Amino acid sequence: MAQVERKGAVSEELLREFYREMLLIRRFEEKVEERFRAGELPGFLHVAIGQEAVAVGVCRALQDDDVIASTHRAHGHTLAKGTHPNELMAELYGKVEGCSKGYGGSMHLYDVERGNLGANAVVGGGLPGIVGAALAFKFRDEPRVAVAFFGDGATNIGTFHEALNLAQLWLVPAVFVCENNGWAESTPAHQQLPIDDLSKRAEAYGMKARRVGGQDVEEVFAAASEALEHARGGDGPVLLVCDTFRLTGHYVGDPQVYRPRDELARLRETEDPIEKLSARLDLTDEDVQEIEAEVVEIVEGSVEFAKAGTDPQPEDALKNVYA
Ligand SMILES: Cc1ncc(C[n+]2csc(CCOP(=O)(O)OP(=O)(O)O)c2C)c(N)n1
Ligand SMILES: [Mg+2]
Repeated sequence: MAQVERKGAVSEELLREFYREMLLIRRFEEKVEERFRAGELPGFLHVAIGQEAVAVGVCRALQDDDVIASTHRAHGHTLAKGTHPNELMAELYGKVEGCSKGYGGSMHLYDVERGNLGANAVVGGGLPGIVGAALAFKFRDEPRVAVAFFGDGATNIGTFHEALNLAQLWLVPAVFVCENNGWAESTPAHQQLPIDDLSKRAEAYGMKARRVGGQDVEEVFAAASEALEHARGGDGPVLLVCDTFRLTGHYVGDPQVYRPRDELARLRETEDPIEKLSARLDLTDEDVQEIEAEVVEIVEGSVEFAKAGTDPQPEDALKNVYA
């Protein structure tokens, strides 16, 4: 395939891979939503439909031994960091074959082997651990970077400020990725954030910051690559604010009475990162159908895998308890 060079070093071939991965995350989350509504999945569920370009743009810029910590909206990050859809789906079904051995569910997805230090139900919970991981990389002189994902609402939490403060003081190789979707549950940005430009949060700590359009995977990838290079090179941490859209409710089943009725439909028309990438790539109908069929097969396969999985037994309850 001819490689058309676009902005920066992102080839058309790589962009197609991004497209496939974003579509896989979308179809996976749609399926999860469907199975949850059918009563098959235990627990509570947040999907990140609309935010796929941030997960893929950042995770594709990582090296294999870099690590991440995620949030309550973690499926996309987990898939993009390399967890197999089967293992993720099995986890959501509470099966032993799941990435957290069925103990965690949607908000506690771990895959340490693949550098995923875990999702966090506690808003802002991932950031301190990421500073610790980055400090370890620095002490061991390893060229690795630790990356925390978190939302705009999390920038109001104490751990965000403690983490940025120490990370900059110790000049650790960390990148803080804010998924700025303008909501914290049902509270809009103007009611929960004292400033418009969240990248300015970094100024208080003397930290480098960038703000990018989070619906453009190429832009996210370029900015993340630069931030990772900065951190890996020993120049200290970076705050990367990605402006994005939650094209869904806060949780599955959220009636969204706090949102203007036509807003979602309008945003889905104008702000879908997958549609934007599809338009840029000039994909033919055939291309789209082929990729679609491929990802749907993977997603359907993951449901079959999960349903055939093993239920944990009561005597397993205290296994894997470390403290
Ligand atoms: C410490 C803490 N406070 C409150 C909550 C309840 N809560 C869950 S998600 C959420 C909103 C978080 O907003 P944001 O960080 O912007 O993430 P988003 O849901 O938009 O992805 C809140 C307040 C929590 N889980 N943890
Ligand atoms: Mg938010």
